[in-house]
Amino acid sequence: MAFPLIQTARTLAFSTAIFGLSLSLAAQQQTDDATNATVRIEIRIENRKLVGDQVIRLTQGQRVEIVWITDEAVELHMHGYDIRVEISPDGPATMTFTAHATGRFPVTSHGFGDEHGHGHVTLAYIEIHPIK
Ligand SMILES: [Cu+2]
Repeated sequence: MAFPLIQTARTLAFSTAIFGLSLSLAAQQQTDDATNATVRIEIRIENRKLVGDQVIRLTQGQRVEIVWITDEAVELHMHGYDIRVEISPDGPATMTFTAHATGRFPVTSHGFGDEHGHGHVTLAYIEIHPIK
C-alpha cells in the first residue's frame, strides 16, 4: 500500500527548520500543528516475527498510526506509551498516538495463540527521535 511518505518527509523538513531550536511545550504543540500529517505504517507479523526492519524510526511530534497485521492471534504491548492491541488473522488493529516522548520503546508480544499472557518477546523497537 502506498503512503504519502514523501509528503510527510517534506513537511517534517519544513517544521524542523522552523522549530529546530526550541523544544518547549508550546513549540511542540505548534510542531504538531505544523506537521499536520499522520504517519501511517503497516507492519506484518509472520511466524511470530516482524517482516522487515525491526526498528521503526519516528520523529517527535508526529501523529502516528501503526497498523498491525498478523498470521496468528496475539496481544501487542508498546511499552513506555503503554498501548495494547489485540490482533488476529481476522482483523488488523491500529495503534494511534502522538509521539510526544522521545526514546526507544519495545513492542512485545503477550502470548501468541493459546499462550495468552505468556511469551513476553520483543518484536520491534519504536524509536522516537527528537526534532533537531
Ligand atoms: Cu509488555
